[in-house]
Amino acid sequence: MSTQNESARLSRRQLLGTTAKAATIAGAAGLGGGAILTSPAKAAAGSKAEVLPGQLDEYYGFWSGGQSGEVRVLGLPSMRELMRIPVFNKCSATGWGTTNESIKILSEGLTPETRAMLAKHGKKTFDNGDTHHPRPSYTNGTYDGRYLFINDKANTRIARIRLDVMKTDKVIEIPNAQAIHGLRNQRVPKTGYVFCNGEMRAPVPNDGSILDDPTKYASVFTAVDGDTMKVAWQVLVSGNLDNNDADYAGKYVMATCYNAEEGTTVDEMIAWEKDHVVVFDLKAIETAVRGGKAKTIGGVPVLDGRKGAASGLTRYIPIARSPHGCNATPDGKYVCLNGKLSPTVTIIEWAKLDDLFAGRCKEEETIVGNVEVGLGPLHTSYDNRGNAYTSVFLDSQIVKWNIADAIRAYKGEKVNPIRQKLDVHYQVGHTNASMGETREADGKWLVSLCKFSKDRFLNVGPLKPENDQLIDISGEEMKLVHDGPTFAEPHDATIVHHSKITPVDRWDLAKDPYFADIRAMAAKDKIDLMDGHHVIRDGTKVRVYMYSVAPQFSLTSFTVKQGDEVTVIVTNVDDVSDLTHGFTLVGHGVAMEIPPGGSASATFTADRPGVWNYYCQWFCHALHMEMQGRMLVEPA
Ligand code: CUK
Ligand code: CUA
Repeated sequence: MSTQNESARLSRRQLLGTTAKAATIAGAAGLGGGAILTSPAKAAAGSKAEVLPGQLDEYYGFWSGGQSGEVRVLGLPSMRELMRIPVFNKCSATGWGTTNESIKILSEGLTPETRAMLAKHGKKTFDNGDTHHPRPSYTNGTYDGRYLFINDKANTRIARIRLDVMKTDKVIEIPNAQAIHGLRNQRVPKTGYVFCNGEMRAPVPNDGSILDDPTKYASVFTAVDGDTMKVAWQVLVSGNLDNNDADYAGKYVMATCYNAEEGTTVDEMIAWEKDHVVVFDLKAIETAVRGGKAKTIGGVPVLDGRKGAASGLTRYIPIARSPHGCNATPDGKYVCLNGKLSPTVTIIEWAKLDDLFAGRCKEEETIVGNVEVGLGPLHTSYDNRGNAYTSVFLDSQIVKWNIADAIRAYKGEKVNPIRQKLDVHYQVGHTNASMGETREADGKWLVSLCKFSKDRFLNVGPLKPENDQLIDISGEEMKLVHDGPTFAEPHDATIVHHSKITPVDRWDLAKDPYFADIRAMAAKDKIDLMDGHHVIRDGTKVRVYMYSVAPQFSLTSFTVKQGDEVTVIVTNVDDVSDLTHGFTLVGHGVAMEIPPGGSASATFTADRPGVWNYYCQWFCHALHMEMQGRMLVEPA
């Protein structure tokens, strides 16, 4: 417990050392700064957050799983975990990363260079990922229930999850960039583009011809077409791209950048008082790409939007050093930049960017507010009543403030925009309000994703859970109503009203693109996937088809030769919702989910002579234990 206090204090001291202004604010914050400080309210019995057994939640919460590489689905307000969606990780339950279908999704979007490197080590994809920003697709400024996109900072990928089946259907590696961090979607007219911030700087192209010369590095901003999952274009940027957001007009995207100094050590990165946000003009970029102004690097069109390039594609607006979160307001008018090392949130008006690009105003004149919230502001979310909620890391608080008042105060009026400061536990990263990233922000719930839980839960050893807290924001005063321990590390969450998403109960094997390869294989082998069982030999390749119906596999034994490459295809013909089977082959690292109405396949080498049992690992029937069979491997 003391360790985190120490680290918070240390960072605070470091901050105090950096600017005199921060010191003043720190003093004010320590004394309450004249703001209303409230202690966390206890959830009253029968509170709105209570969802009784058998009752359904009102919202889906899409949680990133951080360095677990996955996405989690929670119900809100209960905060019950409903599902985990494997994305960049390997999943022992569903066979994600083991089945042929998932391996294809995980490998086909990698660059040829990455595929070649992995192949040398007998691998088809990476096993790890680092997810931060789960973002649903939009139509006309609100969620349309089609997709959820998520970044992988660890291996520079993004993935798309289909919300009808809640499974990943595309993964691509972004060429030229390194470490995709900020990710947000085009809101208008639709998604459209998925905007991906390549955070870390490196040479472009990164072929070894430039090494220890950081002045020649760039960070790379990428627009991916969310429908085709192909890179539409890239823009080289000065500084390190952090977070981003799109406007509600389809014209601009903005990204926070740290390290305007373009150094490589912490000291070098925070040497200057100011960093910048970079604004991308979508029309200008599209025109430049169409006009052949882009260079093809790594197979995609790349434009130079760095400071010195005077490209007309980007503009750099100086703001206090190391800004972090970038959050557009749901009324479509403003975007808030969260200071991190500065105790302030800066407000920029989207409409002023027209003037900026037309040369009618200076960079600084696009700023319409700068509100002091406390030490370490990271992210801001919104209700539908003109209020903003900023997570403040070092002070461990959610700070509610009024946007209109903040703009008035910036003009010199004597108003205090701060409405309330609520303690959270502890060191909050992202905060997110229900529907707060859409035109339909509803101001009901807010989550506070705390990086530390310290003393809030039973001790589970040196690695503690994080603490995702739920806050009722429907009234005048914020009320903390729930503590939710979570595993590494939900950076961010998006809260979507359940009416926006309509998942199906079973797959459509005959039509779903997810099974295209299985259908093609069966067609070639003249097999009806729904019927019978077949062992097809093709040289040393053997394809074993069977179906599952509780409590049995249609094939209870099959024989292969040692050294055969065996593909097992299992189809679930149980036409019952919630009746999932599985196929696990003992001693071969093969396990897969066989979903209702669907099929799955896995390929392995039968290298061990003898009897190898397989079984259904999903409890499906009173005779589930008996749902098994044998693979007989004849010695070579
Ligand atoms: S970042 Cu983690 S707390 Cu990756 Cu969205 Cu701010
Ligand atoms: Cu089928 Cu258990």
